[in-house]
Amino acid sequence: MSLEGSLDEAMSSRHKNAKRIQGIDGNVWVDFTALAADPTVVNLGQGFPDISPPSYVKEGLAKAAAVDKLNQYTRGFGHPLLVEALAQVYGRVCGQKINPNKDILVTVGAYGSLFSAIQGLVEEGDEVIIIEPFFDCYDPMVKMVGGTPVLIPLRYTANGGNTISSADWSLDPVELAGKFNPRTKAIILNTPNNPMGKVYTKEELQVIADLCMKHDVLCISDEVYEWLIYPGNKHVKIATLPGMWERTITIGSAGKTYSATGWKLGWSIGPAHLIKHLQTVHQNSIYTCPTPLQEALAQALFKDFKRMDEPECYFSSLPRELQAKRDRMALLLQGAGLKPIVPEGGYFMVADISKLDVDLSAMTEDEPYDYKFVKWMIKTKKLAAIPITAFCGPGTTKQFEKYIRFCFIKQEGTLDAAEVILKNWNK
Ligand code: IK2
Repeated sequence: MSLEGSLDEAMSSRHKNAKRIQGIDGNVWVDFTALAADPTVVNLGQGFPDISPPSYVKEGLAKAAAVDKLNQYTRGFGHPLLVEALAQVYGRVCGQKINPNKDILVTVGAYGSLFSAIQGLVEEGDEVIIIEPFFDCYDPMVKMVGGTPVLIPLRYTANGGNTISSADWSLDPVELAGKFNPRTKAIILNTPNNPMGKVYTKEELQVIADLCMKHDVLCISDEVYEWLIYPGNKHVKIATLPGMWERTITIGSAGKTYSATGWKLGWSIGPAHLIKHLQTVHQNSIYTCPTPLQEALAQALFKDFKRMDEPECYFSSLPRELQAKRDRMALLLQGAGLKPIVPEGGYFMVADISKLDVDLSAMTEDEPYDYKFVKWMIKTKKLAAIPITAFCGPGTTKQFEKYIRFCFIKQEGTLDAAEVILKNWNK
């Protein structure tokens, strides 16, 4: 081999990816955000609102940015005013004292909290139980630390009917118990769930909690949609069940709380002995989050904390506003022959597309049916959604590939445009 040839070979091995990111290069948001970027497409895909965040939230940011000091670095684990506000809100919600400096970490979105928790707590060779369908990053984050995701699907437990609720999907307690073993380090829970909209009942959470305590397993509880609960349902924090505070990291998101996903601020709350490991990851990767955003978020949280029992509080006014959009979305989908799963919480609606019988034989890519269907829908109907198998492992593709997810936290004008498409679906 020539000198140049051997140099090329040496270079290419140097330029190869690290093993820890092998096989996780695909990403549903990267792919489908690009497809939905065409301005003629009505985008009910990725989960971001096109309604305005509350005006006091936006004004708070402008005010914060006008103060010189607030344009500089702040405390690494969370701006002092923000951790104080979070301690007050969650102290009340959890019914216990929360130490703002030791029990809280402020991160870049809920993503940052998930990353810090998994990096800080999961060891190579550990197993982590993940409930399908799951927010897509759980699986690659576990793989990146050398852990093994152990997947268990929600199962449909009711029999047909025209309106299906997310409550009709649940875990089989015996199947769940079978996933726990001495290698199990943690379970990742997501309530209200993205994409199904399931809000776990206290009884369902107790089954998970009992198994965590029996097997000494941690719980990473992703609760970014915690305030978005529809009538008849109640959000219960698993950390509030007896014996669970000590072993639970609860994750929240400013983007989801205040309809401002671009703010990318999140938080982890839990006992100091666990949070300190997340803080270690954070201080050596991100170090600190943007100060003006944290200041503005703190001011907004204080405002809503003071009026938590009043209907004007954004934590309860937003789900009221969304309930009408949810019900409208369900009727629209039903009218076009899709079968909606009405969510108990969150701002997504999953729909069964099996009855539509769309001929996708021209789409020759080796992809699950839902991927092909959504690509076809974006191209021919100009309507974007997200395929559900993006939230599943390969073992459950067949169970979930006839479902797609719509996001309904949209202005009436956007929903009107979706209505026109859905009403003309069969023309
Ligand atoms: N956890 C869950 C369950 C989420 O849904 C999200 C945000 N998802 O939004 C994209 C989509 O599903 O369309 C996150 C965590 C991340 O939240 P953040 O934006 O605060 O990092």
